[in-house]
Amino acid sequence: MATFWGPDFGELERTDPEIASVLLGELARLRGGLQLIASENLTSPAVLAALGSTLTNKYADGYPDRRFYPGCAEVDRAESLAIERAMALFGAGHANLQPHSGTSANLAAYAALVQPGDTVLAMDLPHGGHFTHGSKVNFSGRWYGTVGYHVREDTETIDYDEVRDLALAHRPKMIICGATAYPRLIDFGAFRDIADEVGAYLMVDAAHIIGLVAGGAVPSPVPYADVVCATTHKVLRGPRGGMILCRAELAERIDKAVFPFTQGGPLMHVIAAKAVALHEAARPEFRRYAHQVVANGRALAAALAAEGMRPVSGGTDTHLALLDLRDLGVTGAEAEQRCAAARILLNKTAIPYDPRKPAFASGIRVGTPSVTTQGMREPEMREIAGLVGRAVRAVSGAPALAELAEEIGTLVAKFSAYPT
Ligand code: DSN
Repeated sequence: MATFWGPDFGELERTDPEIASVLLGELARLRGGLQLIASENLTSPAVLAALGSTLTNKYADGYPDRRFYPGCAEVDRAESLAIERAMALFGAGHANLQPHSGTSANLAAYAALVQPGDTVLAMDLPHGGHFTHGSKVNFSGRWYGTVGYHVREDTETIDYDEVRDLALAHRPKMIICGATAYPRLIDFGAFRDIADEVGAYLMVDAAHIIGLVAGGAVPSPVPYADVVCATTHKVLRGPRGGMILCRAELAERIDKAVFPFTQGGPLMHVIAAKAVALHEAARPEFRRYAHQVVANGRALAAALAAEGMRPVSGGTDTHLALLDLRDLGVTGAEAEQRCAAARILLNKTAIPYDPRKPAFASGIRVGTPSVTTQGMREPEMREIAGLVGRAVRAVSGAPALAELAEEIGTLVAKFSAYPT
């Protein structure tokens, strides 16, 4: 093995036992529970090695071969590989791997494509959108004139007629599609047609689905969008961070919008880890993984339906499902709390046209990226649905939930996250 000055846990335990105990506690938490938060995953040891490397030391403002600091030859190689791998994997004309997060990527896309005050049409937050899609508490709603579109009340799927009507009425400069809580495929071609009809840019926020796109498990937005923003840490299973893909003609505008407009020095250790994840995502095993994530998503949604939780829109085509708990008389907040006490991590979510305030919400969101990484398949999804059902209904509280936590410990022991 090559000499690598990498993570030395013994050194951390000696110098900072408090933080060392946090790392051990978090590992135990990951190993001991069911991670059903749809936006989380379990990175590979190779990704973690790149993250815990000396590349964190380097200032490298700029881009490969165009830096504001000397000594960047090695980090240039990392970033060039990341760019090349992203372009090849997604068939994109250009890629920028510097955004620190999905929000940073979206901020740069706004900066590249529209001016403050311009109108942007995006999915309303309570219907599955994201804060950066026009929420008044976010830069997007403060600086841009955002208009929200919705899902239909009967089908709970995007109302493309409404999207077109709003586009014709408001003539947005940019249309955003993509969501954080929408279980169905999005018709990117329909959005492209609407954008073309009103002369708008089309930005796809593919943060949730980009890993499924990489694995060929859902259609790619790249051929349709001017700009695709994404995160690298969800189904894609890379380090926490952002990424932008775009048409070649927009490369310079996107790069300038990331640095120097919205960010300073890039996180070179994270970019190297993104390159590792993209390399992993190009392998046949990752294709199998992505397809299993969707198969597990479908199996989990169907089994939760049998537990009395209504899947919003009737099911899922992706890694996530939204469940309406109103028939059980339980709020999303109560379900989240009870499940967490049983070591099942999922999050409350507003369902479309939710009568409850977001702090309580009527639904939960579940996702299969982590449990699929652990090797679980459809039979385990059915078992998990039974456990979630019991946790959600556990009005009696602590004793029942403690018993469930034991059972969950037994299940996850067979599919350990980070096995020793
Ligand atoms: N926080 C992410 C999620 O949970 O979907 C989106 O930003």
